Amino acid sequence: MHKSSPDFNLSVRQVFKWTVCVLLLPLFVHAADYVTVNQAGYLPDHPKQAFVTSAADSFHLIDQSSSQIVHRGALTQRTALDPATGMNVWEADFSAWGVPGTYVVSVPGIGKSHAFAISNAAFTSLAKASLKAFYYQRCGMDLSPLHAGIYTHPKCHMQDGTLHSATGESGTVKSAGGWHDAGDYGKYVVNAGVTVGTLLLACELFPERFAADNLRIKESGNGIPDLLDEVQYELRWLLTMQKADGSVYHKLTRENFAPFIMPQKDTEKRYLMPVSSTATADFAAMMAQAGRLYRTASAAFADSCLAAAEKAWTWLEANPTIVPAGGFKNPTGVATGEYGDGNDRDERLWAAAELWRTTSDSKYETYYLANYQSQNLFQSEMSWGNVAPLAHLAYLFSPQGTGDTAAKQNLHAKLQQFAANMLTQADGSGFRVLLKPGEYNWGSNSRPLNRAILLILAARRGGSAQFESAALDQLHYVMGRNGLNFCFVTGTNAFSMKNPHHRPSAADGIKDPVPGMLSGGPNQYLQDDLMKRTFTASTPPALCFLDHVDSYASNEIAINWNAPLVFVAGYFAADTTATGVEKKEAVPETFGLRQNYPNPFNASTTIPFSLDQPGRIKLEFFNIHGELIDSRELGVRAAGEHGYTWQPNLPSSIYYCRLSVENQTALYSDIKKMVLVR
Ligand SMILES: [Ca+2]
Ligand SMILES: [Ca+2]
Ligand SMILES: [Zn+2]
Repeated sequence: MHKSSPDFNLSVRQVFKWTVCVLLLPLFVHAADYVTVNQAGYLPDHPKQAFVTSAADSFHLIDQSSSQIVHRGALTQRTALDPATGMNVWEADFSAWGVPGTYVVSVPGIGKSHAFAISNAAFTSLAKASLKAFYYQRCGMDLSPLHAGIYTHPKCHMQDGTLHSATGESGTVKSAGGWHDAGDYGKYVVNAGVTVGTLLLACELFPERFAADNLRIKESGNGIPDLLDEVQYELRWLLTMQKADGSVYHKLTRENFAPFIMPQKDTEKRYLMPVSSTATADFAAMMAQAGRLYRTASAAFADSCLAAAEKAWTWLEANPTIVPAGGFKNPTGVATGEYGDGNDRDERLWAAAELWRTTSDSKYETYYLANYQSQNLFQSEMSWGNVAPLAHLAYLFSPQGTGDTAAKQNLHAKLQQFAANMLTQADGSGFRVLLKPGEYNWGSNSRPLNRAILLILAARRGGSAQFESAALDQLHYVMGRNGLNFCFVTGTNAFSMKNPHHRPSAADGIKDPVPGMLSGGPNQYLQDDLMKRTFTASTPPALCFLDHVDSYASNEIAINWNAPLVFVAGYFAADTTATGVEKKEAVPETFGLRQNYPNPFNASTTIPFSLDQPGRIKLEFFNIHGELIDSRELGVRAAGEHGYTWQPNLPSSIYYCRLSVENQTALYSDIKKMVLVR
């Protein structure tokens, strides 16, 4: 979200990358005819469409495991000329097919899509990776192989906290910790605001969907959701940014962006920059959220957060107009991200709403009710400079029986209206993305995801189920179903983003980038030199994108862009523990349950297995919900090859067969998946 210095020194590795890019790969993805899908996949019970950028009569859905066509359909035209891409877009709808598996969509005469899953777990690894990405941004601690795998580095930026002369103070404040903000190593309170706000909102509204304690971060397995652990790492740093008078320093960075080096090599002095009311109000809101969300995990931490929030509010009350006047500006000689914002009323409103939620103190509610109608009543989604939607959500989603009924009804109606407007906008977009020409600005990928959050919440509060489908469309967009046929999240598959503008990914000597990070995405305003050289004013907005480390205006990553990805992916990622039969138990090599044949099957199928010694055999069959639907005792069988023919009277679906063998030494079992197609 902030401009990086374009004149950093190119490392040998970057020059190499650049050369490879120019010589071997297309520098940008050309508008071509293709069949584009969410490369992670689709949920069995939700709408499923691929988009096709050229006319054709029909499409086939092909099961990768059998190479068989399992579904056919006609293409329907979506848009004659999509305004954002300049493309004609046709739709291949295979919503009727919900059998889990791996598939491609093939359009005769045009080509095939990337392979994708249909699965209840289609977004499980994405949800985990997008949150784990925050762990990789941690500053001030060792990222050890146990938790970081190959993406390790030692402690960095341990000397953080020299007071910049523009603060009027001198000396240092211990301010290590927190997350690196983006592709750079700075730490910015304002950008932490919308990020932490979004993550804690997810945890508060959908605790069962954000309860994972197994992300392999340092705090995994401690009984506290890893999302709360991860955010707490940032909150602890934020607490160091508050002055004794309650105000909060705006940011902590070098004077200029670091070159592309690993964080532990970045040893230039880093400064606390002057306080701002936007940072202070964002801080108050985050700490007030923390004051209620960490109460179960640690009452002492929650208390200290709430006390910090109230102190910040007291300072805001004593300074009722924006500080500094006109909003924060970089001091002379400072070129890192400014996060300047001339309106602090939305930040103050958010602080008031969260403080009211946590304390029930009427003075905060009085402030909210007196001011809420003037601050973006769901006219747009949240962003780092506009947190009013977070204020309104805090108020609207307060427990029943609290808050002003008329205000809540007003907020409810405005949220529903926003969602209805978004649905209309999605219908008019070739790729069903909530981005119109003009909206493809820096960090454009975060906008549809933030809009998706509001769509989800509108659906959950009695709105149309189509709102939720439109939210899912936005996930489809960033995961590959777009005008570039490009997956914008690192590490998700072979075709996803490879060269983010992200210092560790470029400097670590590892081929693949740090996983789970969302690219900023297309930027029609061409705000870096590489984009200016590559595109023209007539390039369609949605195609102004470069998967290149130098394209900081289109291919940087940032915490505030990943946060809505965590929310949306986590919301749609199903809990796979429900289908416990998918988990394999340890099986000796000498014992073998093999794949049934034919598979998929129609009337009957044979299940082959081999035994290395005699054993008592039992076969059990489960549906996709893990429910036992059939069971056969086969008695004792001799060592050797065997087969059992199964002829179920069941509908088309996926089934699981578990073979158990009891012999003199042990009880073994193994499971195979089978597909029945009637
Ligand atoms: Ca944990
Ligand atoms: Ca603002
Ligand atoms: Zn660091």
